[in-house]
Amino acid sequence: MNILDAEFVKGFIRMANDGWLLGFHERNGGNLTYRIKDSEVDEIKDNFKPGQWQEIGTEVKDLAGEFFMVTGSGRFFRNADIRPEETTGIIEVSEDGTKYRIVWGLINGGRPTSELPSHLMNHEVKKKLTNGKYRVIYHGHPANVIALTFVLPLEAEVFTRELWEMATECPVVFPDGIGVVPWMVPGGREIAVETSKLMELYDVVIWAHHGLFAAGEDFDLTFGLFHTVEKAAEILVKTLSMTSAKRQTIMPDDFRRLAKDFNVELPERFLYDK
Ligand code: 2HA
Ligand code: ZN
Repeated sequence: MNILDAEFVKGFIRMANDGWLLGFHERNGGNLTYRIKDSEVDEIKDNFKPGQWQEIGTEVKDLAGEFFMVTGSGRFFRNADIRPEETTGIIEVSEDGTKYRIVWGLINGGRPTSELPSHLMNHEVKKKLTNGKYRVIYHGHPANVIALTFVLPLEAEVFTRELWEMATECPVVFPDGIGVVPWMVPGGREIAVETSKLMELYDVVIWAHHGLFAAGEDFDLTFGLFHTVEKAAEILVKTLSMTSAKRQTIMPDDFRRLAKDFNVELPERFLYDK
């Protein structure tokens, strides 16, 4: 099968384009990776042309031999749709989990996303915790989430509670809450370690003054999660722009009732008295 005809490739490119259209990817901002199913690899592997093994910059033993579709370092999401072979690619992880090689795409001297260590370490955590169900890791630069990192304390409890209050669906969409990584230099192993630690607890992690990471089962759920968080952040920014004191809001006991009806568990640490 032609790689561009594979359903997962179409889904990947559609998600990249949707993110561009919603303003999450100025210039080369953001990155997306997908852990490809064995059956999907089988359908397209005749087209693979493996390049040289390269260092990942961290170790991901539990991803040995896996294939990932990735966006390219320095490449622009707005081109994913029109130049997919240049903007995206497929990589294979080596048997010792320390190297990768490009097997398709990223033409004209491309490399995988600069955030490859964070993406792969997050994939490793989620693969283990979900018995392989989670396959997507997504990073972008949503303006309202980033704006809030300049005014709210950089604590999971505060970000989770404040965003939950902004839309009734929020606690149902991210019942485990949101993690927060303080400002760090992006692109390396250190920020990857901190992010992947938080991915053991959360599906969404904020990078202060930088952006947002989301993890999920498929493109719809991961994009939907990212979009829901940014929408809640937008409502909070609008609210805070009008007043610092809400006249009314969703209260802790309201969340407890919601949890019962919607069959979700909401940790009490987010339902503190203010
Ligand atoms: O430029 O978003 O974090 C890609 C990024 C780096
Ligand atoms: Zn970024």
